Amino acid sequence: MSVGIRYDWQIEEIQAIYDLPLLELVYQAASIHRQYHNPKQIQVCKLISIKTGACPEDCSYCAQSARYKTEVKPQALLEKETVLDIAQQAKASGVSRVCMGAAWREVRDNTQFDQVLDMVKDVTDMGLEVCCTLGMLTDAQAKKLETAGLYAYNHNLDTSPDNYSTIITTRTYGDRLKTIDNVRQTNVTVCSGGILGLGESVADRVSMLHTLANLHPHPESVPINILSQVKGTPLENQPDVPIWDVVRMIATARMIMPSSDVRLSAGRARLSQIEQAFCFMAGANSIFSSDDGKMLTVTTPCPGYDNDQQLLSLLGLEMRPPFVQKKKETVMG
Ligand code: SAM
Ligand code: DTB
Ligand code: SF4
Repeated sequence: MSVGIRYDWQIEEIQAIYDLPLLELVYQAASIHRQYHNPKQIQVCKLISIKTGACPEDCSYCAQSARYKTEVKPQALLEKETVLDIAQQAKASGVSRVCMGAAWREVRDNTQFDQVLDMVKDVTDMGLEVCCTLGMLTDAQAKKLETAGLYAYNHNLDTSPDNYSTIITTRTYGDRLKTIDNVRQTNVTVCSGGILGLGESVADRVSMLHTLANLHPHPESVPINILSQVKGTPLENQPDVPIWDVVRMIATARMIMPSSDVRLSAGRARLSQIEQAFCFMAGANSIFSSDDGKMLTVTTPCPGYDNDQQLLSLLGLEMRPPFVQKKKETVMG
């Protein structure tokens, strides 16, 4: 079974893949995974919240929106030295990618952006892949990030176009796609995925995957987040997503975007080792790990470097060095 990379996926085809008998789906996804990736390697990433909380957007899952009363304490932009220390420690623990997140609606052309550009440059100089997630960008801002050496920009679609306005009202799906396109016009790679557990239907999940898989080229990185129910947000009482839905989503993403990295992102902390192993089998090839127990904020736990190193060695897996994917893209043309 060999498939090429396609950009003309139909909704019905994606739905049919998602609905395959589970073990057949995992088998097919695992087979495709092996054609495009080294199945022994998992990329370990570290998130750094460079600016936390007080965000003007109303994303109904988010601990950092100023609209909801959550445990998160707002924090101003971190000093560059603090960021470099965290990145250095992450690198020493085998992390090959650092993602810097800011709770902004959009980037403004001010001294704070200049400081972020400086951080991007210095963390890149440490030999790490640097990703940023700073909200909406203009084309000129995307170019400045490119010049600073940025490797990837994260901007998630989160859910389907139809479901979007039930989750977020302060921006549109079109705004989201525009920023992704602004990044695409540079040589910064695109990271875009979504969240399971917002109350979406299976049709919404398939529709989001359809949008992602019809981007040309595909996002090089597709994070699959499991909702972390944050007290104080409108989605605090959502039920847990069943593990088999997570596995189906990962496997379907793997099959329709075979060369992309599929990242098992938020919500991994509540999965057992066996559940995580199933996700890797289904084609997830990246995780976020941390020494401070959290993803971006205290509301969303993240497994620690030591635990993850143990998990990977238990499963006979290894941490992927930086820039492997980029080299492959260059070779594949
Ligand atoms: N403000 C920027 C933005 O929205 O693009 C960047 C930061 S935002 C925290 C990055 C992504 O994290 C969101 O798009 C969403 O997919 C994910 N996320 C945020 N809160 C989450 C939660 N409680 N559970 C799962 N994923 C979450
Ligand atoms: C992504 O898709 N997931 C990561 C990263 N991109 C920025 C963030 C998960 C956010 C977890 C919510 C929190 O820590 O508050
Ligand atoms: Fe702000 Fe991003 Fe959270 Fe939305 S997801 S409220 S834009 S930090």
